[in-house]
Amino acid sequence: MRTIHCIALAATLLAAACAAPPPEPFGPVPSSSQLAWQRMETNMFCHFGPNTFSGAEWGSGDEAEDMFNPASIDCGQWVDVAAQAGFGGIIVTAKHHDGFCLWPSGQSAHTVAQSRWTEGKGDVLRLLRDAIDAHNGSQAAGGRKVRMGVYISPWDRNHPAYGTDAYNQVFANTLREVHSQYGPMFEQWFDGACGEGPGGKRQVYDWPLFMQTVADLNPQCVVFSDIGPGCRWVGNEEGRAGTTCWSTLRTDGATPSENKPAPDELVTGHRDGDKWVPAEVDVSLRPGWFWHPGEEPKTVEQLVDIYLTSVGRNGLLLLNVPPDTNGRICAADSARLVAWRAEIDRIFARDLAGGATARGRHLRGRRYSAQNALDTAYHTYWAAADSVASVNIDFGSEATFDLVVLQEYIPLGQRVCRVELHCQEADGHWMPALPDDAPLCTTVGYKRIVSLPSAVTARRVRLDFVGLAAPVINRIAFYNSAQ
Ligand code: FUL
Repeated sequence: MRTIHCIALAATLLAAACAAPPPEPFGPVPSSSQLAWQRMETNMFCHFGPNTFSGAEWGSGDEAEDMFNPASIDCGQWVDVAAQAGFGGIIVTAKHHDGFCLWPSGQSAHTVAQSRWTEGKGDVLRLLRDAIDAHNGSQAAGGRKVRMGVYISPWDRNHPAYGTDAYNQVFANTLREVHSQYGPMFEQWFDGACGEGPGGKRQVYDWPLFMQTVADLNPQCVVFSDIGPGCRWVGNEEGRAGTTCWSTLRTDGATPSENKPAPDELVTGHRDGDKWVPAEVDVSLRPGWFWHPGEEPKTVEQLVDIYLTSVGRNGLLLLNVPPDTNGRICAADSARLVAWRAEIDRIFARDLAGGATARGRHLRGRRYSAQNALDTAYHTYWAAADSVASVNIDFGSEATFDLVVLQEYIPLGQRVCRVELHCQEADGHWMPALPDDAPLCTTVGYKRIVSLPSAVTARRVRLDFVGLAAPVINRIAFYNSAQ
């Protein structure tokens, strides 16, 4: 009788554990579009326009339209390069600060339609949209798609209305044209730059109108600006998020052009931020944003470093790959990108914790056990029982690693504010893996990749987490970059 009672009790407890609800979210959390965006990890930026032909970085806006004349433009090639290099999306400069529109806009007299390129009948946005659709249509079910995004500069050095109230409606109409004719866009990029200087034109932007225009036409679009709302500038153009990097930000009283946090705040975000505004790390493959003859792309080593300091620090990498005067990505650049992606794939090919055992206190049963952090499924996670929590990992035999990858399950918020790593010695003692008891990291977020100063060998390791709330970890992995 007693045995039957025990079995019944065990069954009831098991059923309760299986049905245990997930932890409550903590603080701001990403929207479904922001989560999908973050999971793209790396996207390609294409700066292309009159500057490609003039050698300028900031065109004056007075350039003759005929200057824009790509000899053999091939947006299909841009998409092929993006797909081969593992980028999830392409963001093209539809209008840079010089005001030139890469599509025949009805809002401006400074567009492809006024140029001699294909006798004024050309349309770069159409070519790119069609190339992306063709690529995606040719993918087998489950194949990786490429998405389209657009940069449209609010600062306009050509438009006669710039600096007057009328410009706000012109700009909103411009957004309307692009988003209704060439969408859906996964991202809208609002550049924060304005080089007018003290004596220059001053435009008071109608940000609510611009944001509403995009949201009405394309509610899924993630809107970039210095302060979001979809994602934020990381505060530099060097490919570097902060070693501490929160996806949360305080934006009260700020607009994308006024009263915004300083660059050194954007690089780290705000631990107590009340909005989810993750960092986007924009950096160019070449010295300039636009293609210029004689410039060389960054080396594979530099690009791997940039990957580690962007994606590996809770940012999304937006790597600029500027098409040349032919309207193609030059061979040196595409070869460099493919070699970079091959190197990333090599480094992260074998997770040393793939067959390991993880033990840690968890919330409400096996559904939330630490073992979940070792699998590759995105939606399974270790929900720790307390805000101070440890996980012991046994590799089964000695493992040598120099890279540790951690991911928080961000649909439930960003929580972790400190992680330490210890290795077990032969005599059972736990030794800090880093000199001077330094923490492994001070934030995790969507993804944190920590590169150790030198390789570490151990059979058992322990990760100690401190969170603003109990950590929710969906990935712990270890790699050896030398293998
Ligand atoms: C900056 C611009 O001024 C550069 O020309 C470039 O477009 C870069 C991505 O953003 O603010």
